[in-house]
Amino acid sequence: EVTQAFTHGLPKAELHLHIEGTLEPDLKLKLAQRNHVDIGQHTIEEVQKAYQYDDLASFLAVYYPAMNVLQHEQDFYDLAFAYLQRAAANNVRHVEIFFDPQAHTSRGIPFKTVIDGLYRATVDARALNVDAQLILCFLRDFSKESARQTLAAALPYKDKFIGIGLDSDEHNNPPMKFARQYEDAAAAGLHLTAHCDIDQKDSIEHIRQALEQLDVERLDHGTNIVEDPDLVQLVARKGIGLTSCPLSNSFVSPEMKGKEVLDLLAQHVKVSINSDDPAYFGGYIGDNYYALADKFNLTKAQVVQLARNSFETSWISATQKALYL
Ligand code: ES4
Ligand code: ZN
Repeated sequence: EVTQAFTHGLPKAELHLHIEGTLEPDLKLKLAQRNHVDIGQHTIEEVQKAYQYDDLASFLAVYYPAMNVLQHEQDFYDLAFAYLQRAAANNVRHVEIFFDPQAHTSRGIPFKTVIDGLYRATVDARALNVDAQLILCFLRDFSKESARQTLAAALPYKDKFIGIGLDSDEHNNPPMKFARQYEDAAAAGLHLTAHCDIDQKDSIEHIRQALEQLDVERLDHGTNIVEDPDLVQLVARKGIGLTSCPLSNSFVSPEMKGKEVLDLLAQHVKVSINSDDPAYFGGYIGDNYYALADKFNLTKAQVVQLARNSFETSWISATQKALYL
């Protein structure tokens, strides 16, 4: 009885969305042409044929090179505004958007170009009735020194983003590697989250580090926590949000972590549903809610609770939150 119309129409917050992962094949081709960047593909079909991955490494190998088409402030604006229109169509009222500055500064694009374009799109999104904020993610497979330089370049713009996160290849890149940056970001008044991807080799240890050493307010994915009842109790008690992404998970785990999400819901953990990299994983946020609801026969009440959790664990003010809950 949970329909697509219901999952798409439900007011929701999106808390786990990589803006670079919203680059659709048509915009990718348009920007390649506009900026004279050869991506080796010339039709939407050719671009889609290159989308072959079955693990994180093979995905990231398709994902990062494609970003070459993003060169100018207007390109970052166009990318973000196209996503925000999709978000509005999915009745996303509030979104906290990840961006990866090092994926751009490492190829010579100034930090300012990236954040100015993205930020301008978030301002224009107010006309779509979408409240949009930015979260700076460090690439965890880059050095600590690179993270330090990135935060230093970003702090002069700290009125344009609300928090920091950690993404890219988790293997051998534990949260602790970035303890100093998290401490400095917290001191600057920024919110804190970090990816703890599903089924990583050191999953529980990474979750423990993120919670106890980095003092994060959310865990991105993080659903492996069900293996450790003490940690589940801790996140339930502290109201830590877990941002699950069913369609993204489906590439590496056919059950999309649905059992874990239901288990966490039953234990009153504030788990939410999100789209991660929707242009690459087959759907925007309404599709992610629907995929999970359909496969695991969720009730409307469970779907509504997931949407409530998204607002509750968002980084909007208490007064603004009260309007949604
Ligand atoms: C990502 Cl699926 C995934 N995992 C880690 N880092 C990422 N950045 C964008 N998508
Ligand atoms: Zn992610």
